Amino acid sequence: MSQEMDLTKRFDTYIASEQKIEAKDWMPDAYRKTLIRQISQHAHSEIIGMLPEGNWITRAPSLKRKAILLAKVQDEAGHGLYLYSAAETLGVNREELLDALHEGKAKYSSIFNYPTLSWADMGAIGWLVDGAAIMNQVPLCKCSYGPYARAMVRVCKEESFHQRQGFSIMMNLCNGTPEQKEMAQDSLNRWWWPSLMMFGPSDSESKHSDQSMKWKIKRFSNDELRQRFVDMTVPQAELLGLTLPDPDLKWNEHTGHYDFGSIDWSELQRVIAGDGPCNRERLETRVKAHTEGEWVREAAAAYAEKCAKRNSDQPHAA
Ligand code: BYC
Repeated sequence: MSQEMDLTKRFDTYIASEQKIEAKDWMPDAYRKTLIRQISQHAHSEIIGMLPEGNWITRAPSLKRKAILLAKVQDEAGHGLYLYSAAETLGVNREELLDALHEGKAKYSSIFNYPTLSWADMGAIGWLVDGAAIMNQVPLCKCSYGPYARAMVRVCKEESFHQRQGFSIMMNLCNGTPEQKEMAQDSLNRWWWPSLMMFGPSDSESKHSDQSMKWKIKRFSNDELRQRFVDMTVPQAELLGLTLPDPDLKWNEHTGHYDFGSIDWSELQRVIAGDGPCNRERLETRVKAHTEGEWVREAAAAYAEKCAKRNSDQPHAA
């Protein structure tokens, strides 16, 4: 009993003094569970997040754009892998996490359940979705759990390149023909509100925020990050010459922030519950890719076994 109190005290001291909790340190069960939930949802989001953009790799308008998009989608696969590895340090295994995703039991970001209808959507995703991701993920580099915080450092560097490539696509379209500019505007109209929803429910409805902030997993609330994203994005839209699809958006002298219209929370709930425009399609594509990739996993495991055997057969130096 007193040993448990010592452990709790040590954990609390570490959190209070900004020291990282590492995989082998004692941690409360609920802290472990929260991290497994958040990190695995984050990993699933990266992997499912490859699908809407993957649809456009063969249709990119030039070789250069194709190479950039391909690199971005590969980065996302890499992010998924760092994050699954970070989750595994908490005592779960990757197969069980993937089973939960494939059976529709695990969540992933709502944003990836919307369709990508035009090339401009590659611009809007990079600009807005990766922009929102950076806003949410930079504070996670300071998360109290060491393996997650360290994984996020590299993820954020790559996200920043992703955001810039998206903005560059939008800039090209906005400086192009009237039809191209219209394509960019249409894309912004469709992605704006879902991007705001990425930050999660409002603070009054967010069931995990309080505890996650006490544990320093989250550093800012959902609404704080959403507001920062709006404040950052409005001038960028002005630079592009595009109009944000919100008649209530206006600068507020008092608060020093932009006021914006109300979010349709029922839409977020519907998408999270599995009934968004592309939920079924995304999951089917993901399950198919996993099934068809079975031989790759088997070959990799057989090769690893062969290497391990070769190493163990070799006489060791004294
Ligand atoms: N979509 O109490 P709350 C990327 C769930 S990857 C779906 O506020 P929390 C990218 C939430 O999980 C983007 N579900 O929760 C990739 C919870 O459900 P459970 C992903 C959502 O955890 C490729 C419930 O609603 N980023 O950017 O304190 C290409 C109540 O919410 C959503 C991350 O995963 C949503 N939008 O805060 C391009 C970052 N929002 O678990 C880009 C890490 C909420 O109780 N995650 N829910 O069943 C986080 O920062 C936090 O988990 C969240 C939610 C801010 C997302």
